[in-house]
Amino acid sequence: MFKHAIVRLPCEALINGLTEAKLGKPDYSKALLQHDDYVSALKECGLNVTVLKALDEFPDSCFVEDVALMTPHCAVLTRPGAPSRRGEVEHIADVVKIFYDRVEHIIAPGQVEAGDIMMVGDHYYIGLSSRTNREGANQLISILEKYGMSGSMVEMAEMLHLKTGLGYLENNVLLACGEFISKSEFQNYNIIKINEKQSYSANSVWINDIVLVPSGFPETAKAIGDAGYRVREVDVSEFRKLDGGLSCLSLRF
Ligand code: CIR
Repeated sequence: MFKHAIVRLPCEALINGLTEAKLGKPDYSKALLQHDDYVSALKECGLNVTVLKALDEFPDSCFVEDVALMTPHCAVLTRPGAPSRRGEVEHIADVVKIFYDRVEHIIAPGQVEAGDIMMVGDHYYIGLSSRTNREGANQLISILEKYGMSGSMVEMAEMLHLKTGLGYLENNVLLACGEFISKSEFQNYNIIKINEKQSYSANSVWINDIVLVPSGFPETAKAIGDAGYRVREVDVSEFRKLDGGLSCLSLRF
């Protein structure tokens, strides 16, 4: 069960965030409204939500998931592969230290963005993407092992982050799309396959037995509902324009 979430308000520079989506620029006012509803959804899941102020110098800073990994035993401040995002880390550090005594760091030449990390109990899958490199993953695995946890690397080729195409819903249930459906390391999970058209919704998020699902993906919402979960839809269309999904917008711990 999670108790807390940390989010950061989108800044006006959001419209200049990194993207390969080709869906146009986000509408800032709409993004603020959607963010507000996202916070409401987190609260509905029973979380205490810390809302950080917007950081105008970092367009992608509302995607807080990438800059820290919060485990039950320690927090890890990452070193994002995107150079324009590295400065976000020091801004999250202060709030992370409020919640954690043990704070670890990924250091150069390691690169990790925590959108590439999927937690399954005490084990952490780490996607090797354009943002997370082997050196960073090795550092992270050493940190996890120091605290009695474990990690393993997942080769990937198609997606921005590991959780762009994977979502763990607890109870051995895994949402997967594209290249992840057939990967050997995931074959022992009960996989809910997400087709290409619905691929954005593979990034749905389990929080205390409620699953946040992006609006506009009825097949995914139905499949998750049929698997026995309560579904809460959240419209994040403006964040999708920046390749951001539901998980990216919060740290949950
Ligand atoms: C980026 O490219 O870094 C942002 N525009 C989107 C980050 C999305 N984060 C995530 O998937 N964890």
